[in-house]
Amino acid sequence: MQKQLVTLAASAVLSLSAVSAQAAILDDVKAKGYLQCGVTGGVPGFSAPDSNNVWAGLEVDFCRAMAAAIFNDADAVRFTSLTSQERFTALSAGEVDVLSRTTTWTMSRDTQLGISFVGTMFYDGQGFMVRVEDGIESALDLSGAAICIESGTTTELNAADYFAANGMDFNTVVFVDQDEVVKAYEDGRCDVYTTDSSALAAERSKFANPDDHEILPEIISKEPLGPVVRAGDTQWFNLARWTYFALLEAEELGVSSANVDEMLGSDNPAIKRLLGVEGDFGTPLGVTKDWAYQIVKTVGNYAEIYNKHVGPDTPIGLERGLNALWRDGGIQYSAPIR
Ligand SMILES: N[C@@H](CCC(=O)N[C@@H](CS)C(=O)NCC(=O)O)C(=O)O
Repeated sequence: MQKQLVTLAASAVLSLSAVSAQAAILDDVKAKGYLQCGVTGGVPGFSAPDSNNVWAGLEVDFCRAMAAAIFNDADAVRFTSLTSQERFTALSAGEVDVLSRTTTWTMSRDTQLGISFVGTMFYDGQGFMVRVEDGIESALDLSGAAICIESGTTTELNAADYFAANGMDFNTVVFVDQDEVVKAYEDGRCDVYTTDSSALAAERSKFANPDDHEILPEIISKEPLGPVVRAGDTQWFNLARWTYFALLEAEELGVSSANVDEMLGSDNPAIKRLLGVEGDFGTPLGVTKDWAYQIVKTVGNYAEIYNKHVGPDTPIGLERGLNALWRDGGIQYSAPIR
């Protein structure tokens, strides 16, 4: 009996220390002085080095927003470029603190890999790109066509489902690296390039003659793309999730990087709570009460980030669509800050 109790006590201590070891990501990040953020090898508008070789994009700005919340400094981020296949092991192994990389939230990833999806920064869907000269009008005309695909993605699985469901011959050319996929398509080794439709628009904007390529009308899947953290550290998960919500809430309340200082004097209780003028919603996250002020001041609200990187006035040219706020006909929606 006594022996059993000792064993029980020992295992309780072990599991407690496992919990506290897991629950330390924010402390580790604060101690090292920067956030390590996993991104793509380069998808314009999402995460790609800009003309000054500085990482930029919607997913990059999510990491910058977290850094603003933690350090009052959106530049306290280092980026690790990861292929689709590498990304989850890099996150699990602690090589990155957060993964913000065109990653689709699926059930098996969320429940079987020891990782947790934070939310959906960008609602996307899978599409197909073809050469205009080939005269293809529908994805249903693609039976037997050579299709370029990146491995380790939902892209592979969705395309297999779609071809099987429509009784079409499935003929893929698979690569680990996105640059190889795009090159193979450009060199004519494939007739079709398939991936998330936002990335198709991004890649097309880089081609010498974008008008020689068209994106077919069919969207064959749901691709909710969002940030991911290691499972088991609630504080870190909450910080990531509420960083995402703060971006949305700021847009909804009309608080932007341009007017955030003026908004500190607002009478609206929701704005007061968001900006830390009333109440303290930062301390429970492990940061200061002006955490969301810091995010909006230095990175902007969701609309600012969207429009800067992927919106209608960028070469990528994506309308808000599903990514509009709920009150504007989209499905982006923050839980209330209160
Ligand atoms: N969203 C899909 C596809 C992700 C993916 O790898 N997409 C490509 C195109 S958007 C990409 O990010 N490539 C960049 C790279 O490999 O560096 C998934 O989560 O599996």
